[in-house]
Amino acid sequence: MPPSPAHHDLIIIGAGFAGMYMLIRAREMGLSAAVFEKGGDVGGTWYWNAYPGARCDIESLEYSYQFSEELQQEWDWSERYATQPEILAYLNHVADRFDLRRDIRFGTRVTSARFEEAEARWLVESDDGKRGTADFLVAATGCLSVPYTPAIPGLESFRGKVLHTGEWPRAGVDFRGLRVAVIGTGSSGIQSAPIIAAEAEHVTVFQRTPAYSVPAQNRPMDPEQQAGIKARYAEFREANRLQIAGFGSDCPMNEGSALDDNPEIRRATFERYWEEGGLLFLRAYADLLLNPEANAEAAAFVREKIAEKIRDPETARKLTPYGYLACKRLCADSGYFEMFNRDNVALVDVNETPMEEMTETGIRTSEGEIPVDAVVFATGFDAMTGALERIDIEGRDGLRLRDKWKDGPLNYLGLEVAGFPNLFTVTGPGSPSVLSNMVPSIEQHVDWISDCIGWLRANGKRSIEADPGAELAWVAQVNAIADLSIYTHCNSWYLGSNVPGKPRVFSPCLGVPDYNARCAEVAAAGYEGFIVR
Ligand code: N01
Repeated sequence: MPPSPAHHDLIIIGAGFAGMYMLIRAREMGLSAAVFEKGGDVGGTWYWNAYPGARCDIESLEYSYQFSEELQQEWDWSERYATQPEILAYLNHVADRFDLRRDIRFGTRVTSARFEEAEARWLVESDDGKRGTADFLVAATGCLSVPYTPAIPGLESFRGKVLHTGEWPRAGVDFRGLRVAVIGTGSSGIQSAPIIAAEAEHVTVFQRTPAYSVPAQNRPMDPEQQAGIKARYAEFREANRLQIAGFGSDCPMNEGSALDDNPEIRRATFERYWEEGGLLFLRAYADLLLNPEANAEAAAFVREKIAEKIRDPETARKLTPYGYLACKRLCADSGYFEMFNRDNVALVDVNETPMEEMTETGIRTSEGEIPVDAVVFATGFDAMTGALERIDIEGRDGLRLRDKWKDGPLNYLGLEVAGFPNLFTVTGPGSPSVLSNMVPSIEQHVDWISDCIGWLRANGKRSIEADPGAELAWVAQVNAIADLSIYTHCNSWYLGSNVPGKPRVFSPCLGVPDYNARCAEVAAAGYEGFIVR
């Protein structure tokens, strides 16, 4: 007989921002918790996405925890937008400061989780044979944690280096003297290609859809700005909670419509927000993501800006984005378009020149073979649902999560799923998650889950799960809100349409303030919309 698995109040899957904070809250509540983490250390997204040029496009002073005033006062950021190494150093500091590692099993990938109805507990198993049981299971598995690599014929025969931005080697990669292919031009491709091009002998960028990108306007942190925000951190965080995406309160949204201003004022407004940098450009007018005509004005402005940066007209033509601005996530770059003026960079538009196969030594396109020594897949993720569906999660009566979600992720508030009692999903599909500043959204979820567990215990209850009716109504509401925007009018990973065969369903919930208010109301009403036993 194998030994009985250790029992905990909570098992947490993942040790990124979400799992780490969940562990801290569990300990504060006097609960025993074990964290299972696939990686070799803490960090989640920021552990794996160690590709050259990786940095956050939410400002450092906002993309950080707020649960501890001491922590937010003692940590200093060195740049407006933190690099991946700096964010990882911050998370390591948090792990040390709160002594988190003693409850985290690293190098442990959870393979299955089964709800045992008689005991009302979860049995969790991992690839290294470790098992555990818990009253509550918290999936802190991340929204963008399963890399997606397209099935290119002949990939297995390629003899060079094969890399994915989302699974970057810990030791780094020396590109000197190499001819490199970068496939994909979303945020990861746009950040990594210019840095790789500065080091490699040659880079060929393979583009399927030209990206809208706004310069990040990154700069060293202004010490006065940092001190100023630290002096009013609580107010600053509160002001951000009232923003539609949970960040940017120091760059107020221009509440007007882009269509109400005359062309000169509109242009001046776009210029001003362009100078703010990155995602803040979308705050130029309140209707840019809601009104197609307003969006078209902003898109034309961005196209013009992009064209000014590229010397070769043919390259400029290929790089010119089309369709709705920010329907796919807007990118923030540092020298991406300028990179194409380098002699050692080429662009292949795979719509005009399809990739046919990989050979032992390169990539064969419809126009011949391009020899390369390394291929960087910047091709994104099986987002939102991918990590949860990779685990064999079995709820009541043998119901499997991946079967339940075969037509899309049914859930309530992005927090719980009917048929899966005591399973909580941090920033799950159906919550603002990727359409918000992730860190405060994670904290809001972890606080809600902690309060919920505390309430269950205080009231002598053993389990909570979403009511099937509440779940259907919630998913309908999330989609109805999305239909008011431009988000459903293109192919994007928000819709799952980047992964062949995945159902096309819009997963994130638009609007942080309303969502947070709804979560609070539901809890105050004794967990309305949930079945509590
Ligand atoms: O992935 P993506 P990502 N042949 O899915 C292309 C966050 N993030 O890793 O658009 C050729 O956005 C695909 O083409 P298309 C951020 O939320 C944040 O870049 O589908 N190309 C696309 O160009 C971001 O949105 C930061 O036509 C193929 C690219 O690969 C999210 O992570 C930094 C292809 C994938 O783009 C994901 O970003 C990095 C094929 N067969 C990431 N298949 C910051 O904070 C796919 N593509 C700044």
